[in-house]
Amino acid sequence: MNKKIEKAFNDQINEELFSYYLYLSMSAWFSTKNFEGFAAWMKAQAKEEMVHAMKFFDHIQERGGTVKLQPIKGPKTEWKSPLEAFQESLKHEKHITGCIEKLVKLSMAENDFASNSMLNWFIDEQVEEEASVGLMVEHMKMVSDSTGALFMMDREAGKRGAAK
Ligand code: OFO
Repeated sequence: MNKKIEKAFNDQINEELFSYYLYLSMSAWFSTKNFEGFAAWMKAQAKEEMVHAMKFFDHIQERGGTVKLQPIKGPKTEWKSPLEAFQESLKHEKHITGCIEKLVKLSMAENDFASNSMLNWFIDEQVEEEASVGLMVEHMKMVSDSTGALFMMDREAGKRGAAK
């Protein structure tokens, strides 16, 4: 496997595992605040991040490369409000979109067609992730002054968690 791509994909495994940690940490925090629906939503999100990490893991191995796992930095453990947590999630997803775009550029520069093809899935996935987190942020801004509406939203969010 192309060594530059192998290194960049190993770094991306770490980004995805950090995403897993971050959303799991948000899930734990929501649970302590009795927002069980948001906690379930974030846990479902975390599970998706593990799937993302494994896609890079499997691709490296299938191409004859070597997976080298790196330390995962500790995520934040507290947020001021549900809105702040979802805003951080959106900011993080935009960062990940930037990482994926850099990988696409690298795969093109290195003429690595197989990696380029595999990364197309992530381009589509990031559009979906930014949209779903962005919608949560917008809805949360609308209800921020109403505890009752926030609890309704929490209940709705729990359905996503249960569906995954
Ligand atoms: Fe949330 O998309 Fe992977 O990191």
